[in-house]
Amino acid sequence: LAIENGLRRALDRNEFVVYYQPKVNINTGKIIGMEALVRWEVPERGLIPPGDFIPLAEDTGLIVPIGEWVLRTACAQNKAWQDAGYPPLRVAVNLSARQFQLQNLVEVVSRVLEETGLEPCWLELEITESVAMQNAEYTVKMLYELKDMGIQLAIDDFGTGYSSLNYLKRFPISKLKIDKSFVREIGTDQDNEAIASTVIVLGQSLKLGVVAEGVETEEQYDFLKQHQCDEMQGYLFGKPVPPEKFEEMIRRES
Ligand code: G
Ligand code: G
Ligand code: MN
Ligand code: NA
Repeated sequence: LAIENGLRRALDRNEFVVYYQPKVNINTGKIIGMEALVRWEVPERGLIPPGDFIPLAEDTGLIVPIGEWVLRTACAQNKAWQDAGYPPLRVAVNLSARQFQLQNLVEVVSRVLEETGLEPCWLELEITESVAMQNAEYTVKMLYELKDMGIQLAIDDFGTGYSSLNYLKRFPISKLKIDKSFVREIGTDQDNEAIASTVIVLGQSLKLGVVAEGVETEEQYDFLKQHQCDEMQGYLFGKPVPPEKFEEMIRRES
């Protein structure tokens, strides 16, 4: 309960921070975008990782205002970096189940884009495979509405839920993100290697880009490059970092 009350007040008290983790083109090694990942900094307690409060935020519905704040902050930050003259990057924001089910999601997203001035093509929304497949007819409809705004869409944690390939093919998405549980075992587990390479082939045949998350070793990177994965994200290239640190990374590159 203490954590729930704290969570309720955290937005007003400005305790959330958005960290950014680079996404890299596997062939060029260049940063092409970043994932926005929220952090909660409680005074006198320190950083609470999202795994410890996102589920509670989801249960209480607080994820809706928190998620909208993350979306607005990430879009505003991305626009500020573009205005500062850095090469344009695409920012990816996670949508929770509750957010995805919101009746006014399209209005919320278009209002945020309007208010921040970010062009829709520089925003990507990630929804997990399990959320996408939960009510797949609704997902098809909602994803079309978002796509029609000019936003990019990605399926997150791919391979961990139950996918109907029939639906997957009908979703107007541009990317699949291979879950890190498969990537982690590249080099040690042949079954997970097979899953990773099969997801890449699946993505290619559906004309989707494939992103590998959780890339930590050169061996995993080489494997993914050999199998023509498009993008990667992981500690090998960079951990999620606060905005000042991320800006240093893009400054060094440009
Ligand atoms: O950021 P990691 O660094 O620990 O994130 C842990 C989990 O929390 C991930 O599954 C991630 O998708 C989720 N997460 C992080 N930030 C957000 C957010 O802004 N919104 C939602 N819905 N989930 C998030
Ligand atoms: O939204 P999603 O579940 O994809 O969130 C990404 C999660 O993966 C975040 O918790 C992020 O901190 C974590 N992450 C990103 N790169 C790595 C990595 O290389 N190794 C591990 N173990 N976790 C990572
Ligand atoms: Mn994600
Ligand atoms: Na994921």
